[in-house]
Amino acid sequence: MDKKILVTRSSMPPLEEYVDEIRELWDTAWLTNSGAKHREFEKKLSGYTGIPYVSLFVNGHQALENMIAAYNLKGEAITTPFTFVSTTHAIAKNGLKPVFCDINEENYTIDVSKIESLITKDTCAIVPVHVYGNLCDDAAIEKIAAEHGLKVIYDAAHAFGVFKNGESALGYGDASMCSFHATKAFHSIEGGAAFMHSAKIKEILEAMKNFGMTSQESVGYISGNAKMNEFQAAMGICSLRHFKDEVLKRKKNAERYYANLANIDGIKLCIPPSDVDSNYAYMPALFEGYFMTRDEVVERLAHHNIFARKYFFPATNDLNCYKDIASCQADTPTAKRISENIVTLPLYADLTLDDVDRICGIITEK
Ligand code: T4K
Repeated sequence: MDKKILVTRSSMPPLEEYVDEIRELWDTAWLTNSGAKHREFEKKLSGYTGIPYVSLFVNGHQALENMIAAYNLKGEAITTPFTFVSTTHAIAKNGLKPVFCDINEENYTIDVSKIESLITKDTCAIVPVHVYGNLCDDAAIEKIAAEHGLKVIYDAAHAFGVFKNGESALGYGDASMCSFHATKAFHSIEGGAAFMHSAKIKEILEAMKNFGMTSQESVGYISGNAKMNEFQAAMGICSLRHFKDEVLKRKKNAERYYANLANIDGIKLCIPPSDVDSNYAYMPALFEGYFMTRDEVVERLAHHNIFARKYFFPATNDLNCYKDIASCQADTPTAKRISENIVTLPLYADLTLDDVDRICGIITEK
């Protein structure tokens, strides 16, 4: 039986390091509700990204949903359907209409040339996605938003550790959400964070993730519970210590994929531009005009015990819960086509170069 390889595998810090990190929780018995680990993790993330305000959440989805709520928006939000369904849900659960904009051919982020034609008197925000950690054209988005008075809230679930010209991509727009889920390049088991420049929004988010409470006897917002606990924060602190090494290991594997597959007709990979330091979160490969379809590639790999994933298929405007809603119907042919032809190949720190060569060999064997 061939070695089983999944699309990703969580990186674990040394067990003793995590045990040391959580040891003091047995003395303090303070397990959640903004404890010492929580505060330390927040501070470290702010230091790492250079972004002044960080608010931790139990997961990335709650960070995004609460971020949108914190701006108290009404009406329509322009977003892309080529993403994990969380993005669309976070908009819809805030009572906003998702208005789907198509994606560009280069890196599958929002096609900025198509945003303005979707703006109406009801548009309140743009919610772009740095899908796979590929960066949106933030300058163009910023310009459009400023001209039309729109908020920009990024789904940066995949973009932790991505820097452009030395600056963290989590600083773009009004606020950015990051996911620290176990499947991410950087994780705190489950977890997520909002990154922002506004002290006021941070204050609102701190209340919103704790039932809307602004003090023990005062509740300012109708909201739920979305707090990160101390065990998650401790894992995040450990993961951050090892993150540089994590990215280097991923980079080595990613570069092996580029060397093996980038020049093959019918296969397109996403290679980071020279001004971007990538986190190598995913290895998307587009199969168009290749001797196998995307589905045949997935099937052939599975036959060899290798489980690539069709992230992100179907496009979210084709999902059952959205496809019959009139306002969600949109002409996004590029998103549809890319979602039907793309696969994310296994990529993680502990994958070996031999594993990558084997995967590529299976894909290219005629
Ligand atoms: N926005 C975007 C653009 C997102 O991609 C996501 C999440 C969010 C928002 C929301 O963020 P979070 O609320 O999740 O923080 C996974 C993740 O659950 C999800 O976080 C992620 N995006 C999405 C793209 O993928 P599944 O259902 O595909 O995961 P699953 O359980 O099939 O795992 C995939 C592979 O990961 C497994 O084959 C093996 C590996 N794995 C998985 C787990 C759970 C591990 O190595 N360790 C683990 O603990 O959703």
